[in-house]
Amino acid sequence: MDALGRHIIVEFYECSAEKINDVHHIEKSMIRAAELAGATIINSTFHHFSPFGVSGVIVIEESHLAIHTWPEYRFASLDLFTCGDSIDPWVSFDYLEKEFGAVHSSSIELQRGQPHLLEHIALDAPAVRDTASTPKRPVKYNRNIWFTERDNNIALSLRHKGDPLFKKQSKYQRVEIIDTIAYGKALILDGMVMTTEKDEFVYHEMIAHVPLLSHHRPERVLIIGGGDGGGAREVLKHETVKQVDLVEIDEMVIDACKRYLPKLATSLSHPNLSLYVEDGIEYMKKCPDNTYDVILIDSTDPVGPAEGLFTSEFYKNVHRCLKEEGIMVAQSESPHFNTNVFCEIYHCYGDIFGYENVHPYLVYIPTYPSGMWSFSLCSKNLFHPIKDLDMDRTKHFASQNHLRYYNPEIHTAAFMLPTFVKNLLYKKNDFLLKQHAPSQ
Ligand code: SPD
Repeated sequence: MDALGRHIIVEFYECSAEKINDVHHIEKSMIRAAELAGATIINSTFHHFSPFGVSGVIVIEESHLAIHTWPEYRFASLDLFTCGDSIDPWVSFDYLEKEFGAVHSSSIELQRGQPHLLEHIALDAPAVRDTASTPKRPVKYNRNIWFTERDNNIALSLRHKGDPLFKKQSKYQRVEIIDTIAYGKALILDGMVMTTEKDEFVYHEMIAHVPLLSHHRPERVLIIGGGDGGGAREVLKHETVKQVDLVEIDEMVIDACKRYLPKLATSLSHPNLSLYVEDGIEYMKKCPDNTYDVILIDSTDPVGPAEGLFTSEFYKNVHRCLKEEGIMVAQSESPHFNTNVFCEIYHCYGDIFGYENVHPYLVYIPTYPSGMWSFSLCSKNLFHPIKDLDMDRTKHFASQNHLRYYNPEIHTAAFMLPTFVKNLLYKKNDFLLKQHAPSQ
């Protein structure tokens, strides 16, 4: 034996960017590479960093295989470290080079623990007292695979079962459904969490019931986005609602949700709902004046296909298409995480609806960055979502429908903004700052 271990340090160049950004493919390949080398796998831990990059390690009884990838450079760097004469790390190297589509590579092999530099001491191995009770090797190694949504400074990670249930690139975005350990199945678009089985009720109850119970008799409702069907499910709980039009740009989102998130998406087949697979911006342009009682903007974040849903041109059309007593609610991002968008969109609403008609409110969603998320309610008339609320109707509705987040108290409380949020919004408008002063 020349050394206790063999350690190959590997650089793979000009890899397939797609393959080395695919946490599932990387984990599978690393597992297979370890098996082919003759290693015994103990554990695997992998993280995908949105939008690019994967880090991971396979712990083997004979040391480890580790990787970090930079898809934006088509580059992956690996450590293949094995101990024992029967394990050959070069077998792993050959296999992984092919699996990641590397065009060329460089590598060096280090001898770890060279015998002439070591002194062997006699250690008593603990006696095996009872062979029958010696734990058996687990049949399946432990997988520890993480999805991470991040920007340059903040990351949110969810552990999941590893194999994506759905993963495809649509014409507009990357559509994924993963099975998370803590929050159930999650819809991920372009690396951002849209909804999860376990906390979706917060978002969907609050986007729907706050405006619908604020309106005295909502009959015709439009939803822009919301292709998962969660918002529509809540809207359809209102007996006064005769017609819901839902406009989703991406058919793949609808199909994936129908298959994997049926508790949300069955609403899309409701007889009172008309589903339009088209661009919400175009839909609003051609929508006649005074059509809807309530319009919900259930968009993704303002990157990619949803960018146009954060413009004043779009909201002018929304305003025009609302009936005289109409109400709009839009998801308006996080005051902590997307502070600029949150502030800018507030002023966009203020210019169109009049500042006195814009009422931001907050909800708490554990799987969204920072956990604090906002909606903005805008009314066409001087209608107030708290002062004009019918508490008895609201209470009755919430209990009859067994709602889990929404109740009359939370309806009111959601509009109470922390001081830092008020300062973000109202500092440019003195009269609003006074009206919403912290002491009042
Ligand atoms: N960062 C998440 C913003 C998601 C807003 N829309 C979610 C769609 C749920 N119906």
